[in-house]
Amino acid sequence: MYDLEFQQIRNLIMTASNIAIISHKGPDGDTTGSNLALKEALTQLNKNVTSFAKDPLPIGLQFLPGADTFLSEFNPHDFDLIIALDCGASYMMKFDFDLKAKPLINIDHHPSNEHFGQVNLVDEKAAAVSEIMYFLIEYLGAKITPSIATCLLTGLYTDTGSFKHSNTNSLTLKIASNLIAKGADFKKIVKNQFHSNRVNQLRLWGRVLKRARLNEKGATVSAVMEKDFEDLNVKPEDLTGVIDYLNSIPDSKFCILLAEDQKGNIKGSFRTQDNEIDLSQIAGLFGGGGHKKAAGFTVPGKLEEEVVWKIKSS
Ligand SMILES: [Mn+2]
Repeated sequence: MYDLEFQQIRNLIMTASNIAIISHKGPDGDTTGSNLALKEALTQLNKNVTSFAKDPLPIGLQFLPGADTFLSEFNPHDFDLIIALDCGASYMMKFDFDLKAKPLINIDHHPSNEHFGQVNLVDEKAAAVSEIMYFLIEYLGAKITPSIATCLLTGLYTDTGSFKHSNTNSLTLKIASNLIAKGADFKKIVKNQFHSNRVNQLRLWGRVLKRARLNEKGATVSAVMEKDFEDLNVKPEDLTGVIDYLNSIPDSKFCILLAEDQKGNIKGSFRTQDNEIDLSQIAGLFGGGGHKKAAGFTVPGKLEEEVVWKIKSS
């Protein structure tokens, strides 16, 4: 598997001493879990490794071993190798630097990946980057410890929507099983993903669900305004998970959740259950990207509610 890329990656890693691993903006379980797992593995190989994420980790990921070691200020000149994980495009790293400054390895599974690295290992069939990472860590000859196993299983678990999404296959479940056998703390992962909601987060979800409409094009649409975040003292990352409910309506072709942020942008997230729809293309129309069944974009602007009045004759 990935023989050529793995060889190139190993060569770059073996000749480097200071290595930076970068997760994407708005970090999720996959970009975070694969980052911390690789960091521990490379530390076993006597490398100096630093994990970077521009944005803070959501509460549900703060239990991960090493979660408190992420740095948010990055200078490429402090390193001789940079590894980007789960970033479909270089802007997803949210660190502005010359991509040619140092050797850059790009490991990802988004079909829209822009191949911005010197070595690009992009496998759109992989359920998560954590799946690729499982094989890479073994290839590098590092040991999958219980903490590495917990990090990788978190990536698999979250990117498959708790093994519910269509990217879940026999390989994914086999790797998950191996990770549990190697000591991954599955109970802790589930507890942190599903039993760590605050009451105001549920109220935010309530607003999203209340505003959901199935439009004439067969899309389920809902929206969140900046004011919602202020009223409830919650953050955009508190929306994580609610979109799965919008995506649960059988007659809906796909769903969209539009959310204003505090910087004057609108973030759109798409999900579908339909095999015929490619959401990465739809998101591409707005300058975004992603997977066939899960994609998103960010555009500057504000949301405006449109009220439609109809005459009902009596
Ligand atoms: Mn991912």
